[in-house]
Amino acid sequence: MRSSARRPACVVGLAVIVCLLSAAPAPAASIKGAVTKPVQMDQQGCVYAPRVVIVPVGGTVEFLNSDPLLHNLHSASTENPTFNRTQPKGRTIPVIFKKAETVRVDCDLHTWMRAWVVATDHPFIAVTGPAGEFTIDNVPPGKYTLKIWQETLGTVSREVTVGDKDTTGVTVEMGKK
Ligand SMILES: [Cu+2]
Repeated sequence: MRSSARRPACVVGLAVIVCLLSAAPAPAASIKGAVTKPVQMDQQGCVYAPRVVIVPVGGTVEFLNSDPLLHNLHSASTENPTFNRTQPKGRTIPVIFKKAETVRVDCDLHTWMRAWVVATDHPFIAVTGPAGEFTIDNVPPGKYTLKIWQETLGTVSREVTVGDKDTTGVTVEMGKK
């Protein structure tokens, strides 16, 4: 077996959690025009890196393949067109996401390979860092619902009131159902 085809020991980490504030009130900051450069998702050692990316609606995800072997990109989408593309080594495949949706992407050749593209129509969203931390900037004062999603733990919600100064802190624990 090629070393690059070995099943990774850990495919789920803290860093795959996505947090977002639902739009109530409607976001003051539009993300239109915010699309500047493509978001990149690589395939390294038969793992998507990173496992979760956020892309503004209308933006492009460039799927890279740094592995010395063949992968394929197979999406499970409903709002956006489904894609199923063979990807030889070294080839970059750009995909535009025009609708807000969380899209699962699998490689049919390596069944453990899974990634998520979160296409968003508002800017109040983040992927947590290695310690589970996140920051969402420039949120107008108001009451919001904070949604935290993780692919195996599901979604939990918290009501959050954001003041007009300083940082509003919130700590959320997720456990197995
Ligand atoms: Cu693959």
